[in-house]
Amino acid sequence: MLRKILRASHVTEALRFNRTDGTKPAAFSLSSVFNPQKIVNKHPSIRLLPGILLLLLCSPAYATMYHFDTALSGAAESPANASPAIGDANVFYDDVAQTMRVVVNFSGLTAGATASHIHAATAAPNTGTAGVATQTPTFAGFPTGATAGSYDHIFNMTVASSFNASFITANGGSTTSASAALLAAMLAEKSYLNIHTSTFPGGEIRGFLHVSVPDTGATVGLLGMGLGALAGIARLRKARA
Ligand SMILES: [Cu+2]
Repeated sequence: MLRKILRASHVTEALRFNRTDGTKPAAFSLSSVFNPQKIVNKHPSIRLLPGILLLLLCSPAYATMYHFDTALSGAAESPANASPAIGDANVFYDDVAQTMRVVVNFSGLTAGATASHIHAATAAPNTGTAGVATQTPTFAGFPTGATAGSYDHIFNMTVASSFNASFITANGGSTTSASAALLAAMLAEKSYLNIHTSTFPGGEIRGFLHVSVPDTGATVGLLGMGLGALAGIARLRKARA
């Protein structure tokens, strides 16, 4: 079920992501579901309903803020390790403002953190390793030296320093193309955030970024409201027929 929800979300997100020409995607037509004009004529009180429904059904496709999250662990590292450390990360990516907010909480590291970044893109989703995509040698202001801590920083993705220089070179040569490639990797579950320590130079804890489930739930909830209203209209039409 969870996987299905995630997939559904990816379709929505992908629709937006593929719109590279600056135009809005074609509006979803409700006429194939019911005839709004007939209902408007019969029921002035629900004149606004088709418009509201359209808004509810279409608004997720216009979202500009992508929310990803993950749990960090040694078990998720490659190769897996026995670190007792845990953590979580949330990434908020705005592809219009071109900002990426990174929020990380961690504790229990076996040595002070030496670096943290996002790596992308792996060859396959949720497995393997990839080079560093974001700022090197570590996220600006990350609490290096600490075995536990919190981090919250907003990156401007239009500046080269927000990326690993080699990631820009390998992905079109500009921050615009690099930003698009990073977001695509996140949506494809081919990016991971990790924290390195001296004990585990290759990474002590990590987690692959996924589209956040709570956000997906909100989208599904909106769709559910729209479908519920459609069912109500169908009942109304039947009763009046
Ligand atoms: Cu790393």
